[in-house]
Parts: sequence; C-alpha cells; structure tokens
Amino acid sequence: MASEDITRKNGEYNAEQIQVLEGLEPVRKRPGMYIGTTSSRGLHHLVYEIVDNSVDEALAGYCKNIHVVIKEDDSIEVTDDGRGMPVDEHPKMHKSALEVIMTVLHAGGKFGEGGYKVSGGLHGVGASVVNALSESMSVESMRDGKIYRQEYSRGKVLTPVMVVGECGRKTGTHVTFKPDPEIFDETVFSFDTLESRLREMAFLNKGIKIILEDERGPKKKKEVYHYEGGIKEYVEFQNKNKTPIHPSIIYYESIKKDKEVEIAMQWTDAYTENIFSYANNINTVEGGAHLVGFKTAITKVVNDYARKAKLLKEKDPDLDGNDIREGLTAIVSVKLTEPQFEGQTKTKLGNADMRTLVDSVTKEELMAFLEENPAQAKPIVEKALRAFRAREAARKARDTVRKGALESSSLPGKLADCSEKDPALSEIFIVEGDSAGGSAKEGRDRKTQAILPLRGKILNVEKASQHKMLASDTIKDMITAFGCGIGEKFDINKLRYHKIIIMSDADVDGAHIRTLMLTLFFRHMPQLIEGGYVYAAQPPLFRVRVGKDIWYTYTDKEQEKLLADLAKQGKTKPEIQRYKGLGEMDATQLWETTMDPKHRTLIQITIDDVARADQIFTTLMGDSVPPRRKFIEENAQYAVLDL
Ligand code: TSJ
Repeated sequence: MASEDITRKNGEYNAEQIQVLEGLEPVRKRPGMYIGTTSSRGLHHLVYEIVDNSVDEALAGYCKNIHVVIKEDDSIEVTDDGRGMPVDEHPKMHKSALEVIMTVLHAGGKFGEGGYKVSGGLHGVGASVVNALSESMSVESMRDGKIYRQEYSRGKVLTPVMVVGECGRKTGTHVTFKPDPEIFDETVFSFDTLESRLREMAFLNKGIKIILEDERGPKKKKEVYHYEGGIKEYVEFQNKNKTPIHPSIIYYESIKKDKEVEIAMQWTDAYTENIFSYANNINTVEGGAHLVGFKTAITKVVNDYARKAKLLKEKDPDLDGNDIREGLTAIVSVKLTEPQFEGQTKTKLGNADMRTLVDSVTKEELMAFLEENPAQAKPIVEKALRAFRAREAARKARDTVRKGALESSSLPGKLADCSEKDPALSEIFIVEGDSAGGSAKEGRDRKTQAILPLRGKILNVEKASQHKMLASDTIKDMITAFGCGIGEKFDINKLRYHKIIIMSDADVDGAHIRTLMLTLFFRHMPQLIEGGYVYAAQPPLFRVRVGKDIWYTYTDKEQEKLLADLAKQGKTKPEIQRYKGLGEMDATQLWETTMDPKHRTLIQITIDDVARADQIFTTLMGDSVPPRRKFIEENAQYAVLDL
C-alpha cells in the first residue's frame, strides 16, 4: 500500500498525486466499517459524501452552485459547476484519474493551498465507497470542452471513460447513483434529513448555493440554500422562534493562511445555551479546543466588561461561565488544514492552537462589541446576573429537596420497582395515566421491569427555570427513580435502569406527553439520550380477531396488509378493535403487545442533529404559537421521534 503524502507541483493536478490503496470488495463485505451503518443514516451519508466533493471544489474557489436532486426512483443526482473531475491518465495504472477516484479505495487528490478538504474529515471515505454501495452509478466530467462519462454497477466498471459530447466553455461534474438495496436496510431518502445537512453546509460556507429538489410523488419540492451572511444567518435561523435580548448578531472572522475562525452569536431569553461548533464543516459534537477557547474568552470578557461598566460591584463574585452562556445561541466554525479528530465518536477537535486562536480573536472582538454597544451589553450582563441568582435559588432548592425526595434511598411512593439490582438488566416504564399504570404494574415482569405512573401534566421545561422545574412532583419522581441526580451533580453512572421507556398513547395527547418528557431529558439530562437509554414503547393501534386467532397491528399500513391477507385466505368478517388508549388494554394484553421483550417494538430515541432537535423543541414548546401549529400540522405525531 503506497500512502506517501504527495503534494502538487506548480498548482497543477497530476494523476500521480492520487494515493492508491486497494480495491472495493472490502467495502461491500463490511459497509459498516466505511459508512458507520447501513441504516437510513448510512444511506443519507452517501449523499453527503458526494456533495462534500463539490463543497471542496467550492472552498478551493472554483465552484458556486451545487444541485442535488432526489429522483423519482430514489436515486440521487448531484451536479456542480466546478472545474470538472480530472480525466488525465494515471501513469502507473494506465487508467483515467476519474476512474481511479471512482474505483479505488482511499483514492483522492490533494487540494493543496487555498482549500480545506472537508472530505478528509470525519468519514471522508470518498466517492469510491459510494460507488461500491450503489447498484448503479455514473459520472460525467465537463472539462476542456468535452463531456467525459463512465458508468458503474456495485463498484465495477461498465464502460471506459468516453467522450460523449461537447460542452463548450462549460465545466463541472455531474454524478448520479442509486444506493444498493442489497446493502441498505432502507433506500428511501428523507427530504428533511437531506435538507437539514445541506442547509447547514450552505450556512457554514457562505456564498455557495445549494439547490435541493425532490422529484418524487405528487408533491415535488425545490429549496434553495444560499446565505451571503453565512453563520450570521445561521444564528438568525436558530433564533427565529426565540426572543433575542439584544438586536445585533455579533459576528467576526479571522482568516489566516491555513487557519480560519468564524463566529456568530446572539443571546435570547431562553434558559439553555445552544452553542454549535464545527471544524471543517463537521459538527464537533464532543467539542474540543475551539469550543474551550470560545467559552474561556466569553467568561473573561463579560466579567471584565461588567466590572468596567460597574454592572458588577467590587464585592460581587465573578459571574460563572454557565450563567453567562444561558440563552446564548452561537456558531463557532473553524477550518484548518490538518484537523485532529478525537473522542469516542471522533467529533472532538484536538488541535491545541485552535484554542489560543479562538480565545484571542474572541477576546478582542467581543470586548470591542460590548464597549461599542453598551445598550446591548447591558441586557447580556443582566441576564447573566439573573441566571446566577436563579442558579443560587435552584441550588438551595436542591439542597432541601435532596434531604427528601431526591435522596436515592427514598424512592418515590408511586414507583413499583423491580427486584433486579443490576441497571443493565433493569428497565423502567414511565406510564401516562392511572389505569394504564395499574395494568402495567399487574402485567409486568417484576424482576426486571419497574413502573412509574405519571399523574397530571408534565411541566414544560422549555418555559421554566430550573428552580421551578425542581418544584414539580412528577419531575422529582423521575429524577429520584433514575438515581443520577440533576444539574452539575448529574452522574450517569448512578442510573438505575439502562432502559427508560416512555409508554404513552398512540394519539396526539400521547405524542404531546412524549415530547414534554423528551424536552426534559434533552435539556436537562442529555446524557440519557446520548447514552441510548431512552426509548418509546409502541402500543398497537388495532386488535384483529378471527375465531380463536388474534393479531395486533402497530401501524395503519400493517393493518391494511393484514386485512388484505385475511381476505385472500377467505377469512371474512374479522372482529376489529381500535385501541384509543393504553387504558383500554388489560394487563395481559399490555404485556403481550407492548411490554414483553420477546414481542414488543421499542423505538430508541437518538439525536443525530442537535441543531435540528433544538429547533424542534423550541418550536414545539416555546412561546410563539403559529410556527408550532405549522410544525405540528406538517409533522403530525411522528415528528417527535424523528429527531
Ligand atoms: F468524486 C465524485 F464523483 F464523487 C464527485 C466529484 C462528485 C461530484 C458531484 C463532484 C465532484 C467534483 C470534483 N467536483 N469538482 C471536483 N473537482 C476535482 O476533482 C478537481 C478538479 C480540478 C483539479 C485540478 O487540479 O485541475 C483537481 C481536482 C481534484
């Protein structure tokens, strides 16, 4: 395997620069190794992998427009107006550069100066992996007045690189591919998922225009993502359903030869902080050097300013970083030539020089903003002061509560605990309503399944301070039952159940309750979701009986199919019961359909896209009603689970 680092000479691209590693068979054998998963997530990843190539071309300064189309048959078409992929012959392999890029694993050109190759980042497995995992793929490169084309199937070349036409002065690359159903569990693309990532890409790379079109079904869609303001517009977008406490979005950038920093921020009246950090367009979920630099600088600058402006008295203690960041929406985006990705999910930036750079740029720029805009600085400092006082009050409330309900030795009275002590083998069902709670207690497996019935409304934590939240009995019960505490003292290692299962009705109210609980978890115990401990139970929608045979179905589609099958078998007049709520099932039915690990379906709650999840919760739970109504109308009951 040749893997020496080859840099380009005279700014010219040579086929020699392509690093040659191996063929594509391993990719089809072990797709998970290359794209993480063959689920829907892996499927969408293919699109990002291809689009990254065009974004690289844009970052190198040669491409403005990227056009993505979901075709009628769920194949994908990506077109850009860059230089067109090189087609010159590789001297050793005697193949066109284009063919090498498409058919050889880890083959890729180096962009050298002037660009940050994002596709070298998190996954960055390249076009050949997409090719290997597609039942069909074709590439066209428009270069030097000619259109070159090659076709493939499951990574194998079908045709040589041929000139198929002329294109005059036009240049660019055009790719189509259809993911292989032999590989993927799911081959239907979600417009929303693609939209979310492509929009994010457009925000992160100001000026590039990405068009997303959906040619499927009766409702064709077309969206254009094009932001001259870049991440400044991203903050505006994130805050569109929130209430800013000062008018300007603070924005600054620093562009050096091989390092770029771009930051935008604005404070709102929310109780949570929303800082999204990126390195080379990759969401650094685990943070890292750039984020540390940013946080340190903000804490120092706001404190220094507050003292200078006498908003903080000499005897007052320094404001805490957490208090300063309450309600802050910020995007921290850095680009660098050799990113070091660390951490469990390789989403933590390790490059220490990014900490000092972001720190120094932020100190200078944020201080300048506060000093030049005292009328905007004041509400920012006052918000931090209020947060500080609220946090003190919450701490006091916690201290009192800890002696009582939050003490893990005194579990809530309503909890029917399981006898198993190993958290890995224990699960807790959070059940809405007393009658369902009763059936669940009766029907459960007492060894491994605990039941916590919830009475009354769950507090909407989106609109309440931590202080108020800790006064809510339902929330206190959950915190105590889980055993890991709340706030700074939260300790995931003390979690008493490795499955927390939300069991609510399959209707709009049930979805609402689920959303309230997920909001609580997402905002105050995100480690529960990140750790994969949170699930939603799936109760059946129908019970169908013919004589002694009984079937349960969980979706309308399943029900239709069952009824059709029964009709074919001549089983007419089935007795159909539609479950309006969990309360309608007796203990045995509830066990059989929803709780028995052998037969139930659990939906694990995951959050891939924190920015989108934040918006969904703000929209669903925040103050402004019209966007909420629109969201609910568009997403019905599935929205909440499709984060
Ligand atoms: F690789 C691919 F098929 F996935 C793909 C590549 C898909 C799409 C939609 C676009 C691209 C692509 C590649 N767009 N633009 C480029 N540019 C180059 O590959 C390129 C062009 C010129 C030079 C040069 O030095 O002259 C170098 C490169 C790497």
